[in-house]
Amino acid sequence: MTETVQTTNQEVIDWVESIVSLVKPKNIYWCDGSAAEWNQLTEEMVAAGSLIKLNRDIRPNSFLARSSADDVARVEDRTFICSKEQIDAGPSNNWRDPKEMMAELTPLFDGAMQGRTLYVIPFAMGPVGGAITQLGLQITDSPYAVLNMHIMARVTPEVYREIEAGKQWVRTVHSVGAPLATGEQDSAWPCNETKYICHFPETLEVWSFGSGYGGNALLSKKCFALRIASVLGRNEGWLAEHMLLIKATNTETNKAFHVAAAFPSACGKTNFAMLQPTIPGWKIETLGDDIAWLRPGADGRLYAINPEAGFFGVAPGTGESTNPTAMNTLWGNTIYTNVALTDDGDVWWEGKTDAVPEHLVDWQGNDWTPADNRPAAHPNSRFTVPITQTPTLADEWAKADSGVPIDAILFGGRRATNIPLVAQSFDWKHGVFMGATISSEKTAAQEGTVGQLRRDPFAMLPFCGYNMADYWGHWLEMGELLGDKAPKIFQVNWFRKDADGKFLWPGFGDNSRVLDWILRSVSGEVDGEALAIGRVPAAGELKLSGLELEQRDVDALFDVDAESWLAECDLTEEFFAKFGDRVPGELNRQLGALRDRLATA
Ligand code: OXD
Ligand code: MN
Repeated sequence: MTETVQTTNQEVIDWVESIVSLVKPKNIYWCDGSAAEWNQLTEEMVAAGSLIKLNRDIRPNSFLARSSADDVARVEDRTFICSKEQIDAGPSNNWRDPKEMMAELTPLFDGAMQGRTLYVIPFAMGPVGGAITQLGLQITDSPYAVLNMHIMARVTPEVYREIEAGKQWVRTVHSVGAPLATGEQDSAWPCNETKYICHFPETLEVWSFGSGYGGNALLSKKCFALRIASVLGRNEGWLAEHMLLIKATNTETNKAFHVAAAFPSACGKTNFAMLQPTIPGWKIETLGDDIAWLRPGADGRLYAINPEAGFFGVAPGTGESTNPTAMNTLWGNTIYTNVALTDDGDVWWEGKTDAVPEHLVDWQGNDWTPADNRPAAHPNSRFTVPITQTPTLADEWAKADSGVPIDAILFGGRRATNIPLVAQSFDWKHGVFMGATISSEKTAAQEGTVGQLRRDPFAMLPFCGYNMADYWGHWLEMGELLGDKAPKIFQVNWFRKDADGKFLWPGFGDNSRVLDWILRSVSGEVDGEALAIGRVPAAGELKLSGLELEQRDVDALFDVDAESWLAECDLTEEFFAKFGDRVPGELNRQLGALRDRLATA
C-alpha cells in the first residue's frame, strides 16, 4: 500500500483525481493486494474496534465484523440501472436516466470521504491475462471492503500493466457515506441510511453509496461480475451468470463433466458447489459458488470460468453435518460478518454444529444464551474466504484462463410445491423457458418477507444489467450458435414439501443422486420419461437405495398437478406481459406448448 501513484495510464490518473476532488479524502492509498497490506489494515481495524481478532489457535488470521443493524443485506430497491433508455433496463430493474442520477449522486459524494482514507483497488476478474478475464478499479473509503476484495478478487498492480496495454476496465466508486469531522470518533460500522447502488452499463461505471455490506460494497461481485458483465456479455457474445461451477468425475470411467447451476441467493449454491456424494461413483470438485462467465470456445462448445477468487457465503445452514468441506475451508484467513462470537474467541452460527453453545455474544454484540429464543447470528451473516483453501478445489482452477467445457446447466429455486425434484428440458429453447420462469421463495439474502414467492428468472432478477426480455433473447441466440454442442438444461428443486410442510427430499449430499441421473442422461445412459413439464427419471433410474423414502414421497416429488401448473402458466403469462413485445416470440410459443401438453396430460 503506497501513497505513490501506481500507473502511467493517464485515464486512470485523471479518473482517480476526479474522484478525489469530489469526495475530498484525508489520505489516498494505492492498494497492492499484498499480505503486508492485509496485516496493516487488519491491525488498524482491530485497534479502531471495527474488527475483532479471533483466537489465533482456533481460527488463525481471521476476524469478525459486526455491521450496523440496518446494513445487513443487498438493497434491491435502492439498486439502479442507469442506461440512456429506460427500455434497455426493462421492467424488472429500477431505472434512472444516467445524467439525472449523476446529478443526484454528485452532492452525496461531494465530501463523502472527508476525514477518511481513499483506497484505490486494482482487481482482475479471472486470472490476469486470461481469455475471459475482465479488469476493474474500485475506489472505496472502507478498509473492510479492501480486505474482502483481497479475498474475492485478484487484487494486483499487474492490472495497471494490462490497462496500460489498452485493455478495457470498469470504474467503480464506493463510499460508506459517512464523512468524519476533525476529531470526530468513527463508528465501528460507518454507513448512511440513504443508499444507492448505481450501474452505468454504457460507460462501464458503478457508483455505490451508503452501505458497507456485501454486494453493496464489494463492487467486483454483483455490480461488476453480473450487472455490468451481463451487458458486456450481450454486446460481446458471452454470458455472465449467477451460477456455481463444479467438476464431476465418474470414478469408474474417469470421464469428467462440468456443470453450472443457477439458484437464487441463499438457496444452497455453496453447499452444492462442495457436494459430498452419498452414493459411490462420483468425485465432485469445486470451481465456483456464485458467478460463472460462459463463452463459446473455438471448438463450438460453451466454456466457463468463475471470475471470483473467494467465497462470500451465507454462514447459517453451513455446518459440520451439512457441508464439512466448507467447514474445512474456513480454517483460517477468513473474515466473518454478523456471526456470533464464542467465549473462546471462535465463531458460531445456527447450523454450524448440532450442539448449541451455552453462551455466545450475538451478531450485535449482546450476551446470548439458547433461552433467548432469537438467532445468535444474523440469517444473512457471511464468511469471506479464499477459494484456494477449498479441499475439493478442482485443478482447473489454476488454469482457469480459458475455462472448462460445460455439459449441463441447472436452474433451481426454493419451491414447496409444483416443481419436481428434477426435470430435463426437451431442448435448449425449452430450457431457456424453464430458466425464464423460475420462481423461488424469498430468503434472508433479499430484503422483504422470507418465504414470499417471487419470480427470479435464471436467478438473475436482481443481477441482470439490461432488459430481462433481451437477456432471454440473448440466451436463445446462444443456443442457435452452439447448436448440438449446447449443454443440456435441467430444472431442479430440493425444497418440495409434503402436505404437513415437511421437506420431501433430504438434500445436501443426497443431491448427488440427482446429479448422477443428470449426468447419466447427458451421457445417454438413461432415457427418462416425458411428462408435460419435461423429462423426469423413469422408474428405477434415480438411485434411491439407502434412503428412507417411501414410494408415496417419491411420487410426490415428481407429481405434476395439471391444474396448479395451468394456474402457474397464467402467472407466467402475466409475468411475460410485463415485458411487452420485447419478450422473444419463442418463449410465448413455449408457454403455449406447455399449456397444450398439460391439457392433454
Ligand atoms: C450473494 C447473493 O451474496 O446472491 O451471493 O446475495
Ligand atoms: Mn449470489
